[in-house]
Amino acid sequence: IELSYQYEHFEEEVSEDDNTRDPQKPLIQVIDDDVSMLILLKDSLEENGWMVITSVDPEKAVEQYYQLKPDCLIIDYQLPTKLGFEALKEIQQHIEKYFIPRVIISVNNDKETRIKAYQNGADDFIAKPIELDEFLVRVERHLYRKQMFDQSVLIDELTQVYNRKFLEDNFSRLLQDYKRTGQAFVVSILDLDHFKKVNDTYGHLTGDLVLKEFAQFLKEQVRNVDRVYRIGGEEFIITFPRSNENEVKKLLTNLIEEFSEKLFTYEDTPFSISFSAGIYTVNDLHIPLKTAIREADAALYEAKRLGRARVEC
Ligand code: GH3
Ligand code: MG
Ligand code: MG
Ligand code: MG
Repeated sequence: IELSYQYEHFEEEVSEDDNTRDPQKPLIQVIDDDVSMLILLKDSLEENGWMVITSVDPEKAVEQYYQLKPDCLIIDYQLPTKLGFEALKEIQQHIEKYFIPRVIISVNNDKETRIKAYQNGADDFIAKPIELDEFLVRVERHLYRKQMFDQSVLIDELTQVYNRKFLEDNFSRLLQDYKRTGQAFVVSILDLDHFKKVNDTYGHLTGDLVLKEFAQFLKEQVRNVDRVYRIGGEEFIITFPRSNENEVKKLLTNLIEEFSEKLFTYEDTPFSISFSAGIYTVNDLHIPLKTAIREADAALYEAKRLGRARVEC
């Protein structure tokens, strides 16, 4: 499928929030009152390409944790003011909705201590003296699980495009980009036409397949900086940074035509389906996501009312 892609294709990513941490690198927080141990672990973790923050004081560590949201937590079992798992428990009370792998390191390596650590929320227990090579591999596995988790909560399982949560996260970045560049961005809502009929006629599995293909089609046809999200059953949003209504309207009109010509088959019966879209340009820094969606949705409603397979602003 080749589309005449009218507007400028830019590879450049919308830049991330200004932040002290490098979003490309995992961040590991190590808490231990033994400074030479901290230095040893910091050096070897950093040699592996990861970022490390260290702390000898568990109270300060909790604060640091909130500011920097590390990807893995490594806590010494025996800290001067409290036991490592007590600090863990405290942190845990505040972070239940986040997932962060927690590793206890300890000179005590008896079964009771290990069980206590796991009962208090540790995911792993590593005895001192630490075998560095094994330690690094174990941390790597934890970081991998963390990465998988972070991705999965932002991606829609069926269609593999972003979900509403990512849209919520990304909206502030879009506003920031607008603030920096002075170029507005466009929010569009797309909804398949008479999709219920596909389910009713060909079954939900076929309906699911159409959803997957629709999402894939959209992802392929937009620029790198444009993001596709599934926000409901057969409703998708696309955000277009540094763009305007006319460009997006033209693009979506082409996409509707292209997608409507696509033939699906169900047991040798060919069928096709169109979609409608509503678009809204965000050109005010104080517009909340909810308002942008509501406005785009009103335009979508208008597109449906006017006969479907069309775009309204
Ligand atoms: P319109 O053109 O007005 O949008 O009509 P429509 O039939 O597409 O709209 P309606 O909202 O009535 O129907 C949406 C349907 O989408 C109803 C629901 O069963 C179906 N649906 C929602 N989520 C899924 C899903 O994950 N898989 C499948 N197969 N169907 C879904
Ligand atoms: Mg200690
Ligand atoms: Mg629909
Ligand atoms: Mg719908």
